[in-house]
Amino acid sequence: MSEPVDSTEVKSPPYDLSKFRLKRILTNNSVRKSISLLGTFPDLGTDDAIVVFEKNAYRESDVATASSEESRKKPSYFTSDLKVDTEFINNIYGSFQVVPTRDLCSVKSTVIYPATEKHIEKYSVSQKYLIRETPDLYQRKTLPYLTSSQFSLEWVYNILDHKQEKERIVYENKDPNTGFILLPDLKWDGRNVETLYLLGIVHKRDIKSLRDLNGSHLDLLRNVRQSSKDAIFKLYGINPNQLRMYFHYQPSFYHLHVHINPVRNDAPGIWCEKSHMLDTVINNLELMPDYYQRATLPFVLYEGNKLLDLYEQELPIRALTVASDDKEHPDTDSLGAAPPEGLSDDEPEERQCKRIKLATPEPKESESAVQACA
Ligand code: M7G
Repeated sequence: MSEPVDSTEVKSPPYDLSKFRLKRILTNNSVRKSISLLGTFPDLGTDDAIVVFEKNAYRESDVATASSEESRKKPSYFTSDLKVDTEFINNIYGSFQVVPTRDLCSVKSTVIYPATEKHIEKYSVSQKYLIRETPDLYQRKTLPYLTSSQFSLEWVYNILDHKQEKERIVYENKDPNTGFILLPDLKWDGRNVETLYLLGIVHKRDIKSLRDLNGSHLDLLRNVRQSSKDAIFKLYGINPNQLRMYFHYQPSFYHLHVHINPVRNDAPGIWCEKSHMLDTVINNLELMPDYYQRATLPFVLYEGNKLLDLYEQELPIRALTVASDDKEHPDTDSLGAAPPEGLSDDEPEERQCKRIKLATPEPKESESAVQACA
């Protein structure tokens, strides 16, 4: 695999996106209207590339129909440029396919090139399992794994060193202990405040994740919370009480960063099995400064991740256990064991069917899509 692209102020990529050639579809999410593709840029070699397309959310200003000269200059759906194909009309109901002006048709695209096996794994659909990570398991399993195998943090250091994305910085506090940079997340199209998604990346470089946080970090966390709220209110006019601020556990990138988006928008990755609210984290540390060194933290592992195999060596994760096994393995309740009798309305046979269904991967949407492409 070739060296990662040199990072100092690269403005144009080495690849021509239109020359991407598809190997296979990794995910096709009809709810998020996004598709992740694996392929290559044959004119550059055989390195893998990941291309993600995501349809943009609607901006309310684009559906405005005010007749002032000023608003007519902005892109709008309701102009004579709108191409309308009628599918059917039935009584008072009409169904159409419309193609608006070019300005309104853009698709947000993210490219990772060259992409590693770990990137391919991250963007692929697969079975997911919940792990209950005790402090001991963290030290023995997770920490050695993440130390030896994690995504490069070069993009994070490029931001902190002002080598990349400098013009996108929304706010910065340069204090080495309590400072951070606030800027748009890669996932945000930057056009629509409804879907605002910012990252707060701390300047301190020795906090890998939530697990490393302790009482000595409270000033840092409080500063991230307050200064981000102030900056976002000033720049985007969003009420601070409408912001969701949280950490991921496990994160993909082990340098502490906070995710920030509006509560009214269901941003990707806000699931309870992955997110820890900044407010809760601060409060836990106020109550118990070493909370995150003592807590059992659940997290999700995907099929294909080597850490899952490492955990499996010690705990029955993929294997299904029956209710009677619970006595021997009292700690397996989060790992797919049957619910205790009396806690489920299902008949035993029905319950067994559901267990089998959970253990059997659904045919991937992506796989059927590939067949359709072939
Ligand atoms: P995470 O919790 O470590 O991982 O968050 P996950 O949410 O991907 O599982 C890292 C966040 O950083 C994600 O929300 C990414 O979209 C964002 N991100 C990743 N990269 C490589 C970049 C980048 O180069 N620039 C910016 N601005 N954000 C990025």
